[in-house]
Amino acid sequence: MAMLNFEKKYRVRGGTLLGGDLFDFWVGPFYVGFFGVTTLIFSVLGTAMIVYGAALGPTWNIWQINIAPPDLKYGLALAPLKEGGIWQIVTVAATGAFVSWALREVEICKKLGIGYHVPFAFAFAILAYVTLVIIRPILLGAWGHGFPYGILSHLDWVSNTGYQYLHFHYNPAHMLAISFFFGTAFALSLHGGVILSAANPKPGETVRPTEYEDWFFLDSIGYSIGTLGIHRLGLFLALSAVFWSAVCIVISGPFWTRGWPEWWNWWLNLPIWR
Ligand code: 07D
Ligand code: 07D
Repeated sequence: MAMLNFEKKYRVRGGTLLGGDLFDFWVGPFYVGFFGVTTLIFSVLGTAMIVYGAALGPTWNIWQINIAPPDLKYGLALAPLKEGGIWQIVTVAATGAFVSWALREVEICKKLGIGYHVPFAFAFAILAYVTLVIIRPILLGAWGHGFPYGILSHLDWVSNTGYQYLHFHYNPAHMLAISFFFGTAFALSLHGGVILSAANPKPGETVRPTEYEDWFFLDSIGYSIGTLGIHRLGLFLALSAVFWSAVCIVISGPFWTRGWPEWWNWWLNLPIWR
């Protein structure tokens, strides 16, 4: 509650992208806004369609529920509801909900007068999802190339799609994405660790000021990226991971149809070996 009183100071009207004053209010701690309403509508629609798809059978087992995309024979057309049409509606609803959520974040940033870094970052996640279920299927000519909505079934899709290209680890963009994901975890663990080490001492000991965090890295590796810099690096690493993920899947099929190990033949074919 104390937190809520404090938050009142930041509850400023205006800064909306659409709808003017219409939904410019809060419900409890949540800002509503035009895009809060559209997020809700899309989420309810998508969830209802998933529940409807699950009700059609054959299981209510949460791990096994599967909302499959249409058969490849439907190409880029609308499919009958029970033959992939549900997947198509869920895809529209999910994309609508994710984009609405990002725009709601933009409105909140505008109200607070802060940068758009958070919605910008979320936009990369949306880009990866849209690449998987809209861009790549369109480039390949069928919605059937999208991934199915199900906890286990989407894993089957990843595995099957990977093996279609023989050995997905040889996809160079997948390599970059993985390295950036690992790099993100590495940077976050160092950052989380160093902050806690200085700012969260044992009872009775004093909190050390920020310079100590810098000095730890100066002493240990001769360089500290600095307090602002580490957050720039973190955002860069994480966004690069997702960006290269989107690249690695969009090139698989539309731009490279053979096994990924074969792609590396360009190395063997360099004229310097001849
Ligand atoms: C920790 C932030 C919180 C988010 C969470 C996810 C739902 C879905 C839906 C019951 C890090 C909430 C989940 C709302 C429930 C129903 C119908 C983020 C955190 C906790 N996957 N995936 C999972 C999604 C894809 C892959 C888990 C979503 C691609 C692999 C969860 C999408 C590919 C593995 C999940 C998506 C892929 C998983 C944990 C969308 C490549 C696992 C996710 C919209 C990206 C892991 C059983 C997590 C697992 C896992 C959700 C897309 C691969 C169910 C919403 C097609 C290899 N995925 N995924 O913690 O245990 O993310 O699966 O694109 O091993 Mg997935
Ligand atoms: C798509 C999620 C978007 C989420 C959104 C938000 C909600 C709300 C609500 C919690 C992108 C959803 C929010 C629903 C939740 C509440 C309240 C994120 C998305 C919009 N791979 N691989 C990747 C590794 C192998 C293959 C990416 C590693 C095998 C294929 C990443 C290994 C084969 C695809 C990655 C490994 C294979 C990928 C995933 C190791 C299988 C993809 C991360 C160590 C035999 C996918 C864009 C990502 C991709 C992808 C990592 C192995 C196949 C780099 C570490 C060899 C087919 N793999 N992989 O993209 O690039 O996140 O998707 O072996 O399609 Mg891979």
